[in-house]
Amino acid sequence: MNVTVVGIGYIGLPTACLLVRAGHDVTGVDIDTSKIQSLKSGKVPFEETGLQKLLTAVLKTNRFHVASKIEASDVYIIAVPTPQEREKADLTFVKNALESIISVMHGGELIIIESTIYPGASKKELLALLLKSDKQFLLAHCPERAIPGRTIYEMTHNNRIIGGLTRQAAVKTKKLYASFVKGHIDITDITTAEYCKVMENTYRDVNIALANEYAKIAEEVGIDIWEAIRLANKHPRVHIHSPGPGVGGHCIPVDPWFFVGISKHAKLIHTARDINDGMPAYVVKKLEYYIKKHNIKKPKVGILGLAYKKNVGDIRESPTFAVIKLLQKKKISYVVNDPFVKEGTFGCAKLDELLHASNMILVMTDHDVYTNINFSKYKNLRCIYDTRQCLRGPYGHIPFYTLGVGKGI
Ligand code: SAJ
Repeated sequence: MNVTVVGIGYIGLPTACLLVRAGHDVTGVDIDTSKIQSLKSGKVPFEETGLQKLLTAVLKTNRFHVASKIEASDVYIIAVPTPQEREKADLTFVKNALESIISVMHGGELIIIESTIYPGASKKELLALLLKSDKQFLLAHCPERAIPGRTIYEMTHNNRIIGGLTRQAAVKTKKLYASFVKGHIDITDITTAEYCKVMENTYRDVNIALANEYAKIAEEVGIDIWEAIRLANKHPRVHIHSPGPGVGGHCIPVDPWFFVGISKHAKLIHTARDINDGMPAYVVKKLEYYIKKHNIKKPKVGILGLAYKKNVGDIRESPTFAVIKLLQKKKISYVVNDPFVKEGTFGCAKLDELLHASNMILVMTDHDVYTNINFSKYKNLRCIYDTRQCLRGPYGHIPFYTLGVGKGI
């Protein structure tokens, strides 16, 4: 089949490559010319495990092309971002992509939306654009389900949900995806598919909020939340998530707002968002408490981790940025490191430099490389605060604290 993927970013590019590998002819379209240039020279413009190798192989087939303009094709997959400012869903990119597709369509083509959209969006907003054109079309939603760092594996092995505006659209989409997806593919209506996607990420956000709340209460009670969660999770029907310094990434802190935006009933969901968004402030408040407790006159916080999660260089919506903003506001100096982020970007320093330059350590991301640091040899360090329970302290006489452990503020 002839497929055009609109938006060749974190989701669009691996999808395009997997389609080529499955034998299709694919064109990747993007408005970002630097991305096009990079791909034309054979380079993946961002970090993703195994993607460079896949792209190199795919380019050799001569069945993958990149372009800045959409041209006629049998199938179109829209994988552009849907920015969300709290309750306000911004479908501008999706709508622009759809309008460009409509302008080159002959009629009867299949359009698949991979981008996350609010439940009801296809019928409420996208359908109107298509109907205005008088052209025949098939419309389906196949929300992506892949995690950065494991995108290729998950895109191949995860189960998928396909929602069709009509059954014909869903069946045709399933046939295309079955050419590279090894997981099970379920078919449903388009709005249910939209609802499922937003529900999945909201489920995670609410559960992380619950874990964060448990952690704060555990500090007041004076126990170790990590030990408590480990034990509670031995119950066959309990799966408590992990507390942390906040929720990052392009999906989990964003998607729950779609529900808040469309319904007054989304109360628990709204509260969960507030709890998770409040974690960076909670972390900074604890830091201030430790500064006072240990009488640190000129605090310099060595922040470990800029990425939003373990062992990846993805910094989108990372809670570390919120912590940095608060430290700046409070005029507390800091230095940051992340082994997965290019040195110098956002002021990222070398790890050794950071360890020598700071007198406090704040662990924001549980990258494996941090777990074995021998902090005891840095005599300048006055305390360590681990928000991920990834360190293996104690470290001699350096006071060592973990989020969710011991006495609260
Ligand atoms: N986090 C916690 N505690 C936990 C789990 C995660 O604090 O117990 C934090 C992480 O540190 C991170 C954030 O939450 O800051 C989100 O990370 P994540 O690994 O849970 O999720 P994402 O955003 O990388 O990917 C999610 C996935 N959704 C689900 O697991 C339901 C993925 O399958 C989706 O495809 C992706 O969102 C997406 O694109 O929608």
